[in-house]
Amino acid sequence: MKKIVAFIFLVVFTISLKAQLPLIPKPNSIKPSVGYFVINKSTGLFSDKVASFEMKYLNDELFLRTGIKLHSSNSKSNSIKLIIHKNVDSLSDLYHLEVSKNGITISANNNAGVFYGIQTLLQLINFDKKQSLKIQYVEIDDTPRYSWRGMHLDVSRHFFPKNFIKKYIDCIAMYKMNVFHWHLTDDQGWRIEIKKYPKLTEVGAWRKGSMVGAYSEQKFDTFQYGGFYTQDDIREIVNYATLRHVTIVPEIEMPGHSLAALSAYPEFSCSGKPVNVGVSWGVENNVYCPSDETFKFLENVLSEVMELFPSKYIHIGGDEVPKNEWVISPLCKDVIRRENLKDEHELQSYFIKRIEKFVNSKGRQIIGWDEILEGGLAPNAAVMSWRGIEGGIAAAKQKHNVVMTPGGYCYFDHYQGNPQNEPLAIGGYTTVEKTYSYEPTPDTLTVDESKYILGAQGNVWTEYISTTKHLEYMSVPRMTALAEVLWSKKEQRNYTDFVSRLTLHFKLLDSLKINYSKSIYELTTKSIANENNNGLKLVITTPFDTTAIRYTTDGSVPNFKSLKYVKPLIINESKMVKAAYFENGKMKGNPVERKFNLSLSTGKKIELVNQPSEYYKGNGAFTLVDGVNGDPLKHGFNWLGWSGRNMDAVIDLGKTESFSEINLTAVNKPESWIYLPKQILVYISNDGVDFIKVATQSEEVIQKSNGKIKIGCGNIQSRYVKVVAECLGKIAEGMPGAGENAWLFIDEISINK
Ligand code: TNX
Repeated sequence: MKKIVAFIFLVVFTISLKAQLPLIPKPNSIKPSVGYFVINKSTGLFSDKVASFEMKYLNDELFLRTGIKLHSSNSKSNSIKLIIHKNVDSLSDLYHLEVSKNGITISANNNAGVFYGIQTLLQLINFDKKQSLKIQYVEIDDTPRYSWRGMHLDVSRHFFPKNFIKKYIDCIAMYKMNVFHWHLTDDQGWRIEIKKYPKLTEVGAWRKGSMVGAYSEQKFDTFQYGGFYTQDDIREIVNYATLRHVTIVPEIEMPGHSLAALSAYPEFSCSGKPVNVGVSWGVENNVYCPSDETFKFLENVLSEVMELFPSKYIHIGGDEVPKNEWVISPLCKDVIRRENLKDEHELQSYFIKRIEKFVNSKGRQIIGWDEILEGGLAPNAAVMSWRGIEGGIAAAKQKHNVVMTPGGYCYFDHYQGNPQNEPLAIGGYTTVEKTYSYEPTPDTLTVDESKYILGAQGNVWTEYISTTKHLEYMSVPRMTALAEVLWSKKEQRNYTDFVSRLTLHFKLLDSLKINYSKSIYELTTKSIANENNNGLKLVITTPFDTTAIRYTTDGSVPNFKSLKYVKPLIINESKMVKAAYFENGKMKGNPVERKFNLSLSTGKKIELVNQPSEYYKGNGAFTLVDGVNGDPLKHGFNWLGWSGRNMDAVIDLGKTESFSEINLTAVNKPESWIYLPKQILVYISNDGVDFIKVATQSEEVIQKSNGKIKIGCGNIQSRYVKVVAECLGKIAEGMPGAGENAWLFIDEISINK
């Protein structure tokens, strides 16, 4: 009998040892062992003198979560000890955490390491106050992968109060991130007090209204809106962040995105004309003029900024600078001549280099958006790569430091779930899974070049985010996914494992009153070709229990008694599939909907001459014939996107078919640089080799179509159909993204009788 009991005990224990520890980011090495240490009122707390803040922090956080306040004691047993090793390489933020029968020890080389060990310990504590504070015996060794583990916040488009900024920093610190990029100025508001130029906040911090709803609707309210941080506020926040091992990198935008500053001091623009703080979102033509007076002004501003922020890097913006004003300005012509510059692009580069010289003279470095590469990079500048990763790659090859923040993975203002269920967002589709799949070091870099990739950062632009609740919802949990990407070893990354730990965090986030999104429960669907390219199969997946998926095909919302998903669904007629994930009889997250419209081309073989962008490659070429029309609001999902290139697709209908019409959809969203195609051409062939043109659709008709494009082609009989949608090419002056390659977004080519 005793033997059986011992055996059962061993089995139960082995199983529980294998259970997930709710740690995010996942530590490098975790060795659990049998037994628990219990924190109680007589547990002592001891720390080296240098870690006195960390000791207080731990005690306060423990109290918050458990109601227990520990007393200071250095007893050998029943204590928590924080130890900083002396005489070792203090640059490395590693820590060692040991929970054993005598208590808990966190040791590290520096305060940051101790702080990270504390974060791990806090995550090991059961978040439910009523539970006993049992912590499983474990030994953890851990160290970060990247040195820049950042989160950004735009406080210009919408202003967020000081106490919320602290909560945001707490959240950053909780997931062992260490940079807060604070976007303090933009067209729609200047948010930092500058003593020498009081009008920056008296005038520049207030706008006469805000955009309401989607950009395309062009609706506005007329409420005065604004706010700013005083220098005392800033000092308080910098101190708060520093203690939590978070460096604040302030951003002062130049030469573009500066309308708010110019509304206060119009003399620093080229025209000198009075302007108002921006009310609409987008890119403004009014930018700083490169006069000596402007440089003096910016140097004075930056001097005060550098006094307030001790960070090595100062972000000077540099993105989206329309050259319209510079092209017509006599002063710019003079500067171009005087400095021997080729054009306005080199003038932008001159602008940034001159600012860099000043910032360097104060012992600091500049970092700017990847546009600062254009016309030649300033000698010591670091680059933040946002328009994809190419800017980052180019900068690393030139031996410049890089922070990666490509839109498709790191923009947390994008949709994270089906837009039908989400609050209005700027567009895009960046799920938690997509963020989690991000690899910051491009494989095209050599080992040496890779050293310049400092890390990555999640960006939270706030055009469409006006409340702290909404802001939390957009940031969490995507930031936890990025935190793991940036901290944990690459080989350790596993999405299913990550989400199972993340669900354990929801309780903690609830108790901290953080309003997180539950989009991880939203099912993923993928259409694949059925046998012999006859119709489709719909594969539905979840990182959770696949047997808990239910679906309907009659348009009704699924419940836990609906059909159980057991294998891919065969789709051979037009219908609506709705599916959801259930736990204990309750739907988790939102249901997904796939509305199938079958045509001759659905599920057929398709090949592309030009591959779409790495970021918008959907489910490959098959996306175009998967039976589901892309949602124009969700241009990152179920769409293929090309930058500056044509869509050129060949569909094999399998046998000769008769048809008379081709339908295809394109996104029209100039504010995101996505433009309708210039022209569409249709060719046919019976051997797939020699094609003849049978139809075109003109620019005029396409422009009027609002994206739903029909191409009539008479009565045709053919097996192969080639459809070419011509990309607009370079965007014209005066349009959003002028001078850049236009994006072309296409979905679903349906060929109809
Ligand atoms: C582009 S990212 C911008 C921002 C917008 C953002 C919206 C960057 C350097 N510039 O001004 O807020 O897109 O996603």
